[in-house]
Amino acid sequence: MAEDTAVALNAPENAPESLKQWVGQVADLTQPDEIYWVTGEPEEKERLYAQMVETGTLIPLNQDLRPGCYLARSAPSDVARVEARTFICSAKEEDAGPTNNWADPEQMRETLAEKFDGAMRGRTMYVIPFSMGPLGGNISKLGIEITDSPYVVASMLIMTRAGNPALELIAAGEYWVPAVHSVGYPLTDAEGNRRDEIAWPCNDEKYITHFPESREIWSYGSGYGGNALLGKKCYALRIASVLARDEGWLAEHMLILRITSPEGRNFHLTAAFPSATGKTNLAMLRPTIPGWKVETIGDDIAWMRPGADGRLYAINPEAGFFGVAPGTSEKTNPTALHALGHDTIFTNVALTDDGDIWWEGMTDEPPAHLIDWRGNDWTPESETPAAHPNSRFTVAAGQAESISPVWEDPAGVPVDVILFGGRRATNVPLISESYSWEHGVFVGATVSSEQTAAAEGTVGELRRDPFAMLPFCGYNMADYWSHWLKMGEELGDKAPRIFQVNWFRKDEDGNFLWPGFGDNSRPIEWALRRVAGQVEARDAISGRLPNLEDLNLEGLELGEGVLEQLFAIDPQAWAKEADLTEEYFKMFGDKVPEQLLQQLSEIRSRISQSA
Ligand code: OXD
Ligand code: MN
Repeated sequence: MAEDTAVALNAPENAPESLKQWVGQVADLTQPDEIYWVTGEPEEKERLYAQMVETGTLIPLNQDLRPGCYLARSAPSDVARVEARTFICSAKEEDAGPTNNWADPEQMRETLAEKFDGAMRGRTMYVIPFSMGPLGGNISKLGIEITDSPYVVASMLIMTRAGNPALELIAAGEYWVPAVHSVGYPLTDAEGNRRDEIAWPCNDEKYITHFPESREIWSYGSGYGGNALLGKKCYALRIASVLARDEGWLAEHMLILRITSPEGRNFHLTAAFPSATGKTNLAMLRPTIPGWKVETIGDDIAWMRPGADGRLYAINPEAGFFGVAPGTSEKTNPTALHALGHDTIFTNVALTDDGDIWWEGMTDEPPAHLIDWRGNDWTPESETPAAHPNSRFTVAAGQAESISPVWEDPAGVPVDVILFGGRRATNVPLISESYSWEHGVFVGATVSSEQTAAAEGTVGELRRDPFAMLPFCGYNMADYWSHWLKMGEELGDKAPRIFQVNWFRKDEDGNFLWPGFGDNSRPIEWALRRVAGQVEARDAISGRLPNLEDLNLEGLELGEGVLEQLFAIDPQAWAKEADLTEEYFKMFGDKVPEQLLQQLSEIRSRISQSA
């Protein structure tokens, strides 16, 4: 028989009444066996990990080789963010806009009430108070995630500042966002029949839902990454973008770097890149130009707010990296690899015979034998990859040797440069500077990548990923552009300068023209020298281009004519590009800001002047 006695709340003494009430309501709905409030203390972590080793959720790695490291293997059906099951439940459909899945909030609440009814039976319900950003910082914000997954608790303890100090701020009356998560795999049914725990519980039906008006997150059915660690994409981007619009700041899918010139001047740069464009590598850039130092502040998300001096200040709201493992090697990203030497959770990578980890691209030669991400024997002859292509590492940001001493400054760092990057084989030059903030917003709004065979769609077609926010903007994308334009008006001449970069241009034979990686420091150096007023630029259709002799190419061998090809602008191709942009804007109807249409017409007049 089902028990109808309410479960003990176990709330800490300082938990405010409204929080206790909400936790009680969620417990009444989900009917867990017990409630546990996450403190963030070290012995709690030990207990949680030991319990997950017992259930098979975590496999301890060789503790001599990788102390404090564990491997998790997800269900094969639960390996990535599920964009098709991600919903913005705004009261009006037009407020979600054409790039989001909209769902009627009333109907979604009914569906969720059904799904969450008894969803935590037989399980512990964890209450995780957390801070996005340094505790108590004026750009930071708080949240509470309720979850029935200890893997999520362990991950949130790495990815956010979770536990008692966050609860203390909430107890003191700070604003917080509620987020509820269940894997949707109760261990007891309504009649009280139990089933066994499994290593990766989840549900075939998934709902990742956001209520922008009430600023709530409800996530059901997945235990993986951004579907389940609700501080990341759900809060720090989708809900935070709504808060930012209403409060006059920016919540962006951007990495943050501090770059110091040979003269000792510090610059701060944020950069938006769509997936599969080497964002983590850039976040841990090792410059090939002598004398320049690059430090990491964030690898994925930036929250930016105007400071008292009128400049834009950025913080990394996260405390860890949830990075894609495959392709990470001593050559491509030694900094990331070194960070993973201890206290890391690996998910869906391969296991070596000596209890270490491996993934495609880590070494030139794969080991002769592995256990693959599904737990099966694997040899180099196997036809499937050993690590899942979206396998991940979860590691504290402080473990990266490139981490900046200022990365936890609650005041943030003043942003000098914003970069937008796509993955373009043609047309888009290695670097170009926007003529104005409005032009920069136009560039961010229209950024695109050529479709690869890996994604759905026709190869060669442009996939737009405005501001790299396509799946992460919590409201109408065109309204978001208007918000960016408004921010530019407020920042005036203190606004960061906006540049577009493209590391992926190819020659006619399909070879990349630019070596990328550490050499990306070269065009970035040019951008910083522009900010410092040290170099001139020349006007072109796409924006202002470097005079080629101003690029620092010391120690780099480029083939004959390659530099010219990297900056070649073909007016006819740009005319076609402008037509595609006009088509694309139609999708947003009359919400497209006038200033962006004006930018399109300015591009067209630059095209006709140069034709
Ligand atoms: C991520 C993503 O995982 O952008 O950071 O998908
Ligand atoms: Mn991301």
